[in-house]
Amino acid sequence: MKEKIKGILSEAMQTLQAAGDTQALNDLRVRFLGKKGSVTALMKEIGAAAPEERAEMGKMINDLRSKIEEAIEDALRKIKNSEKKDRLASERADVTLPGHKLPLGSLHPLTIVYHEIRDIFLRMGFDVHEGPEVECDLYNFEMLNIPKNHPSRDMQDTFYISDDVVLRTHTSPVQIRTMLREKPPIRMICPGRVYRCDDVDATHSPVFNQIEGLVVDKHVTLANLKGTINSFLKEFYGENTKTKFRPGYFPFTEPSAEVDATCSLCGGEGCPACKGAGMIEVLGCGMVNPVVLTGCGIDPEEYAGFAFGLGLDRLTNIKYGITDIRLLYENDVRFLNQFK
Ligand code: 2NL
Repeated sequence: MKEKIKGILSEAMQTLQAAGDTQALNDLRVRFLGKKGSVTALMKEIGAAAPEERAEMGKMINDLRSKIEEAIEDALRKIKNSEKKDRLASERADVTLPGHKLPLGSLHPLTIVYHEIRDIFLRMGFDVHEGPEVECDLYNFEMLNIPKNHPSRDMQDTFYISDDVVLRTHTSPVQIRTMLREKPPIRMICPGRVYRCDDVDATHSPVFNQIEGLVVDKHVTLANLKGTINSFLKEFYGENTKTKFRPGYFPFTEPSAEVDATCSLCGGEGCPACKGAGMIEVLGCGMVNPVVLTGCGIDPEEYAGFAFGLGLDRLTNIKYGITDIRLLYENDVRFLNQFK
């Protein structure tokens, strides 16, 4: 019996050495300690032994059982420890790796150029005023000296909400509202969306953006208008920018002028953007028509004013070499991402 026990113990220890994972250890437990295992079989032999030997045999077999059990537990602990080590090693995070970048938005090109223009006029002491996009005919046309039969009042050109309410066709009504509300001196710009009944193509959009400016004070002259416009264009396009004031016509200014500036794309050499001219039309302006001042309760004998208007879309397209206005309104991120 002693020999048998020794044999089983050494067999169990050898098998244990070879067992590399929990599955092999469970098999081993069944093989030696299970219902049909070799240690259990030994127990059954006790019944056949002489009564005085039974106690001793039982003790030896129990001893054997606990030795094997302990060895198995010990091996299990070792395997679990090394599995845990492997898992921790494989799950180890390298905190020095760079993080994932978050997708960032960017300013719309119209906003970028508006900010640039706005900041130039803020530095010159202008205020910024905004007003409604749905406007009275009175403020959009009548008080700007645009007569009832004027072509811009045509249903073909203007979006009518009702007989006397329109979508503003320029931001001038904001200036009318300011003159009605405030006494001179006035130095203001008014940016915003304006509307014209146009079909969409590369150069037309029924909604676009305008910035207008107005100065009203005592002793304001055409020289002040030219000086202000020249300063602005030199700041916006660069110190070497040349300008040309050509006679123009607007019902709300007298005299009126259209202003050309050195083409910023070719620096005056001539290119497709300026059609070879080296100069490009950038804004319209003039001395506020005394009729308009009077209508707003400002005495033209005491005060004078100048005003100007520019198309933000046009200036933005020239600045970035964009050849289709639709790109500014379609919000295609492949286009917008280029302005980061
Ligand atoms: C252009 C020309 C212009 C004005 C806008 C204005 C406003 C008032 C009184 C007098 Cl309240 N004038 N605005 C004056 C001259 C030209 O815009 O070509 N814009 C795109």
